[in-house]
Amino acid sequence: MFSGIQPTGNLHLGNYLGAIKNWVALQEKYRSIFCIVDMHAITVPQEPAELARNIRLTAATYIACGIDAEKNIIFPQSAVAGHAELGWILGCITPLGWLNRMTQFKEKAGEEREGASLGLYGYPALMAADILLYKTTHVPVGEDQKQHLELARDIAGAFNRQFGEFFPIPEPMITGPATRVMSLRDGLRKMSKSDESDYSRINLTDDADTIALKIQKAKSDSERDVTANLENRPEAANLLNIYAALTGNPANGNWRGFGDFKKDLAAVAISVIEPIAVEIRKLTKDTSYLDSILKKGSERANEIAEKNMKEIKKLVGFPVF
Ligand code: AQP
Repeated sequence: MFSGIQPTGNLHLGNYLGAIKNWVALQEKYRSIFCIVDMHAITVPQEPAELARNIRLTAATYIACGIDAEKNIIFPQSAVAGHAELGWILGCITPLGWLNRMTQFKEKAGEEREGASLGLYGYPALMAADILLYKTTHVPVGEDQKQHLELARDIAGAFNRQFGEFFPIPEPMITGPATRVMSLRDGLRKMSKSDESDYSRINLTDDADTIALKIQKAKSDSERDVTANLENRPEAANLLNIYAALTGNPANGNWRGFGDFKKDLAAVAISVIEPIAVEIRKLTKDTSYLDSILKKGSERANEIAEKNMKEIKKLVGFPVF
C-alpha cells in the first residue's frame, strides 16, 4: 500500500478523515509506505525554510495520528531518486490529451494557465511514478484524487503494453468515514490547506478553543430541523457528515437547531483532535527523532525503489551498470 500527502502546511480534518484515518486502520493488513510528497509541493512556489519545517510537521502528524513509524516506511519523496527517474519515463508515455482532462490542474492553474509550471501540469505522471515505483497494489486516498488514480492506472497499462507486463494495476481505496470533507465556509468547496481562510478548516494542530470557535462560526443555514432535506443544504450536510465520521455513527440526534448541534459537534471534534494536536506539538520539538525516522524510511524506500528501477531501466533499454 502506498499513499502520500503534500507538506504544504498544517494537515486538516479532510486529510485525516479522507486519508490518514484509513491508513491507520489499514497498516495492520498491508505492507505500507507513507510518503511526504515534497516534490509535488514545489509544483507551486514554496518558501524553502517553511517547506523544510512542513516536512517534519507532516511526519509528526502521521505518527501522532497513529501510524507506526517502526513497522511502516515514512519518508520524503525527494530522498528517493527513483520518483524523479520513473516520473520522467512515465511522462514520456503520457499523452497530453490525458493530462488536459485533469481538473486539479485546471483548478490550481486558474486564470494564470500560461504562468503555471511544467511540474504542475505533469503532476499526475509523477504521482503515477510514486505509486508504481513500489509496484503498489493498493492506494487509499480521498475522493478528490480519484481522477489522478485512474490516470495512474492508465499509465501503468500503457507502460505494460509498450515494454511488457511489469506494473500491477493499482486499486484505489476511496473508503472510510468521509471521503470528501468540505470547507466550513462553503459547502461546495473541499476543505483544503491552501484555502486563504483558516476558518475554512480544522487543523490537526488546533487547540480546543480554536476548534470550538471555528465550528461555532461555520456556515450553516436557517433550517430548524438540522437533519432534514439535506440534498440542497451542502453546509448542513457537511457538518453532519463530519459528525458521523468522527463518532462512527449516523448523525441523528435530537438537536434544537444548529446552536445546539454545533456544541455537540465541537465536543466530538475536540475529543478526537486535541490528543492528536498535543502529540504533534510534542513530536515537532524532537527534530532529531523525526529526522531519524525520515532517514531510516528513506533508506528502506530506496532499497525497494533501486531494485525496481533496475528492472524498469532494462525494460526501457537503458544501460544498467
Ligand atoms: N477535503 C478533503 N476531504 C477528504 N480527503 C481529502 N484529502 C485532501 N483534502 C481532503 C486527501 O488527503 C490526501 C492528501 O492530500 P494532499 O495534501 O496531497 O493534496 P490535496 O488533495 O490537494 O490536499 P489539500 O489540502 O487541498 O492541499 P493543498 O491545498 O496544498 O493543495 C489525499 O488522499 C486527498 O484525497
